[in-house]
Amino acid sequence: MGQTLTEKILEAHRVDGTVETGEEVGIEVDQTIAHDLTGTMAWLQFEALGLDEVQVEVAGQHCDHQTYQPDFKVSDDHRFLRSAAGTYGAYFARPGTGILHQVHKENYTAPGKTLLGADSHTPTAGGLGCLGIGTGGLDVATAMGGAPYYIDVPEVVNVRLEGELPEWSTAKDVILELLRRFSVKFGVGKVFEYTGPGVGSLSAHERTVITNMGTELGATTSIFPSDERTEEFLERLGRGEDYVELSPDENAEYDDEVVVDLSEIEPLIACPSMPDNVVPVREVAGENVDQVLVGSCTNGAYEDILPVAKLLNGRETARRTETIIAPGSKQASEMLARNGYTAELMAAGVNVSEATCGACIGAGHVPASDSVSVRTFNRNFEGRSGMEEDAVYLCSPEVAAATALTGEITDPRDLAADLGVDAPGVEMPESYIGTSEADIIMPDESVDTGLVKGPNIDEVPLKNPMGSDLSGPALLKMPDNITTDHIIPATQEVSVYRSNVPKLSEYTLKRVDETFAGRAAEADGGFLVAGENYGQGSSREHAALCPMYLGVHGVLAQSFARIHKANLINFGLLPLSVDADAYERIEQGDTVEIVDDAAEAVRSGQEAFTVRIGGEWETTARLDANERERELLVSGGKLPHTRKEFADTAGTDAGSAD
Ligand code: MIC
Ligand code: SF4
Repeated sequence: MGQTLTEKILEAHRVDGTVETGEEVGIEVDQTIAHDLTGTMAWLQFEALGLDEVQVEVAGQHCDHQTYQPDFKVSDDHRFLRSAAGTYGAYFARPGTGILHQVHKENYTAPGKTLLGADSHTPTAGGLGCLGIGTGGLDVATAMGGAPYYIDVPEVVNVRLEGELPEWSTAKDVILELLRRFSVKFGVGKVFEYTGPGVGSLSAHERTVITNMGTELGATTSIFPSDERTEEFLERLGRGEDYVELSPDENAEYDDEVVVDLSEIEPLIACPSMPDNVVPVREVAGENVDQVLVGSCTNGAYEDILPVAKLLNGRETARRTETIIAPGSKQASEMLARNGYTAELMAAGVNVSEATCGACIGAGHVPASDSVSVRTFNRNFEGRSGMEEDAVYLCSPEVAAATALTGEITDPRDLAADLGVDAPGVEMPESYIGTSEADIIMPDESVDTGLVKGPNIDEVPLKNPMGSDLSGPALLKMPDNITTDHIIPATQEVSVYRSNVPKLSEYTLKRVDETFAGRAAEADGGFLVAGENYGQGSSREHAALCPMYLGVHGVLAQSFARIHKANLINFGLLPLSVDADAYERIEQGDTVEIVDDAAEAVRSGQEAFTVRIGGEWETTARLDANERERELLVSGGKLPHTRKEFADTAGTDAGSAD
């Protein structure tokens, strides 16, 4: 039987386990990335583990989410990150260099490599045939220390592309089409592998737009083959030597197949407030728009902003609509400026921002109350923009440009007819020029002597090993699709405490229930109850770490998002699944009592747990965890477990985490 590309890369990096769907495999990690919201905790954990040097080929530390440095705490975090990267051997991309996925793509992403990122959109790298997986910061810390990364081998879905995209339809519309057909939880436990004759019609950049937003399908990752389009892109980046040809075997067997005829794709838009709430743009055309934002790790590249610049050139944006362009990288900004586009954009009324995530997480450009924002981003979860009752739409740069010109949601094909403009198409620069050399500090250029910690940078909290008796109240009952943005928002006010868990914990689930943090701390133990897909969205480990700090024992949910479940286990919180009937019956405030000896049951591999609710009725909750994960759970999480492992093997190899 032939192999899929995913299987080939997993097999080439396998150090433990087997590459069989559903089985756990341990893989060697070639490259890692982290950013300013996840990196501080990752390096504090690296330090707490007693590690002394990065062991992977390339480790990148970026400062992209909070580049406006609205508070000294953020500037302190950035300074700490620079000192940690220099101390331990990572490259450091200074604030303003750009969003980690863009900057890493420009400089280091290579076909056939494994990339582990403390960010959920790490699969962006899959557009270049690299296996990029998003995970919590602690997994990145141990991988940087040389430990394998363990993952359940996902199902591989063959997404067969046929035909070619028509004018005005873009790569963004391809992924929106998949979200329209499926849902934000369809991809849990799956890799989307793109094949078929349509693949060759997409540039490497367009492929990264699709793999980036595969995350919104819930997928573990997405990947394209590496072919002449990849080679052409790498050569223009000045990295032709990184090219290797990679494809699945012709007789590869997939777990599922989806066919997408590119020629049938039309401009699409995700309506508020879920990325899978997708309709053709024409269905919502005419809605007044107050704000248009172009940028993000999905559509912030030079190739994404170029069509906007072309459409806006010589025209003016609508008076009622604030239009902001935040390039995904400084390289994109520099190229736009050198090629004359920035001046044209400014003349059209655009506010050109520095390269940043910024508005994507409500750090700047927060929409006005009762207003509509149209963005080229990847997420529009309610309140993520920083405005609780927001109305955020997600679309391609072409739709965003047409909307900026008219002030209302506009299908660019209609605008083209009205203004007589041609479709800008996909244009790739002959060569990418940029400032990476000035903006990236290499490990041997370190400017700090040792770690520099400001007063807001606190210790990493540790949890005690799991006890025998686990009981406490159902602290909060939540519906389906609770995102990590509900658990710990990434907005500016909250994110300044990413390296201060005691303070950050005060914000836990505040958006769902203001009183939660206080009640949880007082109860000193208890459970969260949730519906389907609990913890979807980001890789933010703080969404597990803060509940842990508040004493939460575990979560009873109908189902979990992949990264969040791994984070719960990493911090010693039991992820137990319950069926719909039990979920319906459990009421907030009921006592939840694990009838079995919890630690013993987890250690012994027990899957079904008897849980007594309200002292009155019993239900069965299931723990789907392998032996390694169970060890982490009973040890109180990955950090104490790995530390203990080091202590046990003291004197052997204290400098690497395997
Ligand atoms: C996001 O898009 O939600 C973030 C902010 O990039 C997160 C990372 C974080 O919260 O630290 C992600 O996607 O993982
Ligand atoms: Fe940044 Fe938004 Fe991408 Fe997250 S999704 S990395 S916040 S641009």
